[in-house]
Amino acid sequence: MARAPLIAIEGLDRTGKTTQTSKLLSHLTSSKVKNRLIKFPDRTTPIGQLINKYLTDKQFELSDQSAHLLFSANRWELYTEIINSLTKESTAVVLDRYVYSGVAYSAAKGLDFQWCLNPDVGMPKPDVTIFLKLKDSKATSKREGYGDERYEVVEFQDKVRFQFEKFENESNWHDIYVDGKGIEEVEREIWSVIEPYINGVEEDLHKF
Ligand code: 2DT
Repeated sequence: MARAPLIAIEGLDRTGKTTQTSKLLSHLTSSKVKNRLIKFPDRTTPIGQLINKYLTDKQFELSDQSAHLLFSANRWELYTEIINSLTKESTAVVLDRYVYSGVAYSAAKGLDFQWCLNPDVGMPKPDVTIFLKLKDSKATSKREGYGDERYEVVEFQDKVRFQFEKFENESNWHDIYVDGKGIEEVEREIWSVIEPYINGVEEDLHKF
């Protein structure tokens, strides 16, 4: 028996993740694959509201460790929903950011990499992960609205990218460069990676 796939879209800030995620959902729908989007942080939950305040209000201070644990707790708030979608509801779940962002952003602040991964141990591993990547991180800072939120600083983004790169040997991890490409070109590349998974994957869920 097969179950629906868990798909993660990861990347640095402003690499087009949200645009590409919605394109991917349309492709899944046109291919008659039931699907849903979960965006992390999910700012609508009780913990998500606190995270939203932390990200948007630079006066609102939390220790790096506390902020990290909140981001992880926010994923655990949705654990049961994710599992039920994949199994009982045969619904593909597309994640706009996930555990990899959790670890990369906190490790970039200087927290221990393994310590950062620990609170997510037990969360389901994506069957396939797309990492939207830039050769030139300065390109992202030219995008409209850049700098509004806490982490949107070029030097910090370089550190985050370095941490993300530690995951590149994960199974089913795919780097896609976005520099100099149009939305449609990136969309086609993403779909060619995802399409083989859409009719179901082996039932066992892998866990972090
Ligand atoms: P968005 O711009 O995608 O809303 O993300 N972040 C995200 C973390 O530091 N830890 C996490 O676990 C997650 C999921 C990345 C808002 C910011 O939150 C960061 C950017």
